Amino acid sequence: MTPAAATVTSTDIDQLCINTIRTLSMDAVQQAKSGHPGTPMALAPLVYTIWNRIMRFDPQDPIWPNRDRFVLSNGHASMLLWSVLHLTRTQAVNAEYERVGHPSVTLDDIRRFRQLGSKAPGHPEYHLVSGVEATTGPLGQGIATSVGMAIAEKWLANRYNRPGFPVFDYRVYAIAGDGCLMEGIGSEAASIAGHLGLDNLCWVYDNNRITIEGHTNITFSEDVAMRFLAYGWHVLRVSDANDTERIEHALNRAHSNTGSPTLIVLDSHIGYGSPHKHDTPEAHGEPLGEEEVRLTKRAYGWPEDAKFLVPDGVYQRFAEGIGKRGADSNGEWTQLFEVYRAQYPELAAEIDQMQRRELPSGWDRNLPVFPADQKGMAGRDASGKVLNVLAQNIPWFLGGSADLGPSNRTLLTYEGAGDFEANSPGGKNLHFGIREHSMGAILNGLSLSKLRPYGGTFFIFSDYERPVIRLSAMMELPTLFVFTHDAMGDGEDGPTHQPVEHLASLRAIPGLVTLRPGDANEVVEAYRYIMQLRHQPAVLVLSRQPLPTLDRTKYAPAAGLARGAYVLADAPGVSPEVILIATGSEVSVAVDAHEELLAAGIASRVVSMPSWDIFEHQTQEYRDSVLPPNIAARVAIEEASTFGWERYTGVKGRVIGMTTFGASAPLKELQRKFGFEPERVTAVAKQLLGRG
Ligand SMILES: Cc1ncc(C[n+]2csc(CCOP(=O)(O)OP(=O)(O)O)c2C)c(N)n1
Ligand SMILES: [Mg+2]
Repeated sequence: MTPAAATVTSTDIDQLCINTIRTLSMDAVQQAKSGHPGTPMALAPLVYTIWNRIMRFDPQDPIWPNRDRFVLSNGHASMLLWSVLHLTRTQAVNAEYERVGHPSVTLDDIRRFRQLGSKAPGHPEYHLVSGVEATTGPLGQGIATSVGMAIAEKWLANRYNRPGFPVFDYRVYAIAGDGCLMEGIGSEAASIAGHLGLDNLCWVYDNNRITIEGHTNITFSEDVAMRFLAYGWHVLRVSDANDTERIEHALNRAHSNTGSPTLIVLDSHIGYGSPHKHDTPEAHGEPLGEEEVRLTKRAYGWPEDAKFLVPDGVYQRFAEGIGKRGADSNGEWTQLFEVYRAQYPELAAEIDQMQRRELPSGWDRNLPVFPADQKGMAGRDASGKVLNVLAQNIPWFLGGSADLGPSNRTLLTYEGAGDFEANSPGGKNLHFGIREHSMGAILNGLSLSKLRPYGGTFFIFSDYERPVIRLSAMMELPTLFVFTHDAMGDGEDGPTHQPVEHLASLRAIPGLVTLRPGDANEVVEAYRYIMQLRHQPAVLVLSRQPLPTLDRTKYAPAAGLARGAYVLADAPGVSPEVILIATGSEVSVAVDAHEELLAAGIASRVVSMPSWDIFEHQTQEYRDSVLPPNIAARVAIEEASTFGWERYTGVKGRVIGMTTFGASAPLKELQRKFGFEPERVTAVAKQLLGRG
């Protein structure tokens, strides 16, 4: 099939592989009539060099723990990834981390690029395609996530490596386009990566000077190299994206550099080889067109009419390159790990458990039980105590805050917890600085590396993290987002600091578990629930101010939280006339109202509903037992947007919530102004029953 296949030199065969990536990409986009051909055409030599000459990645075992990571942050160029995953014959694994015996991406998937059910979707999707290390597409996310992977490697190496046993020494490669480096999250991530001196991290910047609207001279005139030098990065430049020798040289220099991450600025030409689309924005996001595809293939010396052609020798070249190198290094590692296991059985067991997202035995020992207390405890304080217990029980549970640790109570204060810094990579307190967006992406990167991370900030700033929360749900990662100051608890700070629509917005994210516990014991149960999640992220929404710790001998046990909503209190001996449904700080308001209603001879029920998401996954029978369909008199109470509560109150019920922003005033006054007081709840309940 190939032009003179019998006599090809190694340079020829390399070029053949590169052109295979290019033409597969062009053909796939053309066939799909949508996609991004130009960047794969330009970056095929780079991706070929990283994969076939540099990376230690075993296509037979794409989840080998010590593999090098490759993140395509310019996710629109996904055909690069589908091409190499196919050409390396990377194998598929399932969500239980088992090999399933077929390739991750077939040629047929590529023929069906962007079609329903194809393993070559529009953008890289971690949960869908084995060999994809992170879901990318929202620009900047991939590079920020790669920082989390690099932090993870440093932490893992520090904890598990022993003299003669470099169990973790992998490297992280990410490719970024102009968009990734224009996005704020890219800057945040670069800043912290430079600060932490992550020398296991290498980004390659595709400096093609083209984005959708045209040449970057209309938007992007800064000196990127200087910017990264200022961040403390090691910066290299390769001025010809077709020069695989120089690319390889630069990657090797990145490898040998110590004390700082490396940025390789790679000058490239989008749509390389296309006579009419080369260096144009049109090459970015539309098919080249049948005729242009033909002309481009001619320019590559490719058979013009061949489609989805993988010439003889190409699979073999990948097998001899990454295939052999990956299998050898995985094999050596596996041998090394067996000796390590004999010598350090406990550490090896931890690594095994971590890889399967299991928890060590005894992970929940010493979790606190809080005694009834009317003055009570703030959600954040209970959380701080639980975090400190869990982090001691689970070695690979770690986290931090975006500079609000003392306020979020996310600091691990026990002896030896330590701070993660360049010179102390074993610390379990991560300091993200005031960089919420990249904090979230870093948490996802840590999760992708099988650590169990949490990150804190004020709930209002979940807005700054929403894109990464969404991606963690899409990737099915057990990342934990801890948010404190959940409502109007920091009253005087005013409406800029008072979340309103945030709960509704997070509850709308598919697969995300959102939890707003009502007292200290519900906080404990929330953690117990969250820690057992293996493929779902969780958002924990906690109060700043003390909440009464309910008397669980009088009211139902907090363990009911595990069902999302539970009957906390009922009128003794009679079926309820009215149901009060509340979350978080409003649970105790509902309980007080309930006591008033009982005293007035009204049979009320209190339902604590810390999580809509969990409740929705219970049986209909259970849900009906908590919210009996025949009881229409229902009042929901939540210091947040009323949006969505109708699903539980029904058309005849009432919602005491927020329909405006808050205000700057002491909390008590705000509660009065906006009606979050037992008297108001009682009045609304009576009105509903016509006894007002
Ligand atoms: C956060 C975000 N904003 C906008 C987009 C839409 N978008 C996709 S690609 C692109 C242009 C990217 O330009 P560049 O990164 O230079 O990629 P190139 O065209 O050079 O491959 C844009 C705006 C996106 N994917 N993510
Ligand atoms: Mg560009």
